[in-house]
Amino acid sequence: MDHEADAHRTDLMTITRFVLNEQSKHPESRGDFSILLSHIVLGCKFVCSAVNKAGLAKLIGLAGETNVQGEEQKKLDVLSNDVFVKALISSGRTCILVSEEDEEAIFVEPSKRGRYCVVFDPLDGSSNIDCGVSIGTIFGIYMMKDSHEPTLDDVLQPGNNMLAAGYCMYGSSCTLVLSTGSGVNGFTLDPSLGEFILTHPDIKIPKKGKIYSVNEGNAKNWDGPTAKYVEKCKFPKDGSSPKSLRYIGSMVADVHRTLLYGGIFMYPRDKKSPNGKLRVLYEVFPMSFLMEQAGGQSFTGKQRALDLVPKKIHERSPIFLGSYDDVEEIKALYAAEEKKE
Ligand code: FBP
Repeated sequence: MDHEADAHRTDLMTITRFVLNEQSKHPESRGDFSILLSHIVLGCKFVCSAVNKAGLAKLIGLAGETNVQGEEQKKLDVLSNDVFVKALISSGRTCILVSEEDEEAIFVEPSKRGRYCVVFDPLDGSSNIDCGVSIGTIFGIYMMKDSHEPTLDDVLQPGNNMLAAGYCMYGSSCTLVLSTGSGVNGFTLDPSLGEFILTHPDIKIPKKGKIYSVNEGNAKNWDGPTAKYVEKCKFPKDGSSPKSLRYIGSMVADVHRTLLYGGIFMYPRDKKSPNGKLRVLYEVFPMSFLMEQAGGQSFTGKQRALDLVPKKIHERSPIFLGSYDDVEEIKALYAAEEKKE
């Protein structure tokens, strides 16, 4: 990093400027999306500062409540959820919110209502919160189907209908990765300016990777194709080198690495969790949207992940996402398994 050049770099591409440029390509646009995004960015900045000072501010540890998944909530979970719900409602651009932390969908009161539905995981990677490992916020944005009274149908849409998706990773630096349907761009928070600056323009995932990422602790319960694929990663029979295993246990961090370095991230189904662990609306869909926009792909073990049509807001699905060629390999193993059945 050439700090000298940086210090004199005055033509700053902030995320706000970037989104306004994108918006100017749509003359019909009223600017609602930019306003919505600016409130999501505000939430990310708040959570970033809270995560950074968590240890000092006694934000570490349990909040003493449990969420809809039956998980004990951490103080940071509750705080992050609060901030995003309030920021999204105050944007005046949303009608329904679905959060990993709330059992029911939140229907915004008519006086503050807009046309967008936002699905989000305010703080993903909860098992890593207290040990300072990278965690993140994941979000996806839909437009309500039409101008009737908003219902759950407006969020239980296939992932294909998603207009935009992104995540914000709270790690050694705070990085927001966003797609509005025309490519993927990464922005890093410059704490001295309090601005997200474009640092990773037009992210393209390598076609094939050298890394596989999965919780091997579940291996004994895996289905045939997953077990065969991981075996191939470790003991390739085609003379190629074995892949390296990297698993942080925070989806945002594992997907961010996969997007930049290539390879495959998996949370397959197993005998304990027949539908896998990760939630369709606010984990699987946003990450699959980004992966496809970056030239990769995302598969459930049965179909293209974005073709899924969820029936419940906290529905789970197995997921295999990453470099195009790597996901092709696991698709071939599931297809072979299906042929045998
Ligand atoms: P939370 O949303 O409850 O944090 O769960 C999601 C998650 O932490 C993902 O970030 C991660 O990929 C996965 O669970 C790790 O699960 P496991 O500990 O079973 O490997």
